[in-house]
Amino acid sequence: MANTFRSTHVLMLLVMAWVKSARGSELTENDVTVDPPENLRVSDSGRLGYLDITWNPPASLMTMTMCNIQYQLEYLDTFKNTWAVLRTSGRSYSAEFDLTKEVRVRAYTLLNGLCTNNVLQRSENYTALIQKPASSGLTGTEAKDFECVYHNMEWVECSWTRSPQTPLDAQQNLYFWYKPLEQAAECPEYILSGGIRSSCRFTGNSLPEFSDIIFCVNGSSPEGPLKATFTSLQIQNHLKPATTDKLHLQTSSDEQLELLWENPVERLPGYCLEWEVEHAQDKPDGTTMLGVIHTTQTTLKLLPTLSEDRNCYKVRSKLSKYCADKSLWSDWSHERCYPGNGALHSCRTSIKSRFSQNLSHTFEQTQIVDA
Ligand SMILES: *[C@@H]1O[C@H](CO)[C@@H](O)[C@H](O)[C@H]1NC(C)=O
Ligand SMILES: *[C@@H]1O[C@H](CO)[C@@H](O)[C@H](O)[C@H]1NC(C)=O
Ligand SMILES: CC(=O)N[C@H]1CO[C@H](CO)[C@@H](O)[C@@H]1O
Repeated sequence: MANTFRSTHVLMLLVMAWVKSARGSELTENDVTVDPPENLRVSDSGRLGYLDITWNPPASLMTMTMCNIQYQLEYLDTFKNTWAVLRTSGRSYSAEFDLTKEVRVRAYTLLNGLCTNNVLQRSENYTALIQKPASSGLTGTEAKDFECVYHNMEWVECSWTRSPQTPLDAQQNLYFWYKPLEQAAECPEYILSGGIRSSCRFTGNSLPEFSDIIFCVNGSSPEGPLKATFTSLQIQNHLKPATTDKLHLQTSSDEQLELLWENPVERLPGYCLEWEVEHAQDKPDGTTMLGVIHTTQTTLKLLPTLSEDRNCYKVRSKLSKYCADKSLWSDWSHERCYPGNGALHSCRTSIKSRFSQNLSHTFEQTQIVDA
């Protein structure tokens, strides 16, 4: 009897719960209202836009013990221009923001566990924060054309140009930051051009590869501060291999031309580089035909040497997609030509003239014998 009563009671509860959820109630099974987090803040500790976001749990959930509280954080990634979404059970998160743009962050509370019958509940509302950029600086004075080049994996040079409205007596500065530096640091070695700072040189391996590095060019002038610019990049994607200087053109045993060269980037395995070979073919009628050959090898078999045309070759390299997202082309190597002005050319003419000399010599002898 008691058992029958209990099971009927359980069944009624189930039916009530079903009716409640079928009505699309905004409340959880235990009538828990999920409020959004409180006291959402961002703080800047001098890391060029790498900001700390912090928040508190909603006061209404402080006393809930049977619950597992998490947060859904959303922020506008101004570099990609998309909203980044993540979930965490912590109460802080750090992310990179472009300090010249508005900082936009939203936070929801997520509730799970016995208090919600193990159904994940998200707060209907979010807490939002919008922070305007601090000081904007004189309009039209931001550095332009900022770019970094990782020269042959040996040193990095970052350069920029001035906007036309920049006061002549303004002084520009470059700051950089990457994890785990405590604070942004200033350029170790400025390079001047016409008396003004135009680039910064980082020697050796002072900047880490495969790490986001934030660069900021700001500055001051008697008229006021210059507008700052921020760039985030990873240096291995800005590699420019050295110019190939060991390039040889030789005739192989089967009377073919062969072009050989060496990988100029000592620290890189061969498969990391791809090559472009430019072929210029000078015809006897004075015209030139240009062709481009792509290869991943460092040797190339070329046209048979019998051709009357003059063939010239030069190579350049860049990183293959297996080793970096993108890369810069190296400068072109010197040209090697066949027949050329160098060793190959003089070798060919001397063979030719010796051959004709011996021909006439043989011919004269034959005539004498015949006479
Ligand atoms: C959500 O927030 C808006 C504005 O802050 C408020 O008007 C609304 O009542 C909130 N809704 C809930 C369910 O708390
Ligand atoms: C430039 O930025 C650095 C790093 O944030 C800062 O310490 C410095 O005061 C700024 N300089 C100017 C002139 O705004
Ligand atoms: C094969 C041959 O006869 N070679 C001769 C060609 O002529 C030069 C000088 O003109 C000689 O030195 C070679 O021995």
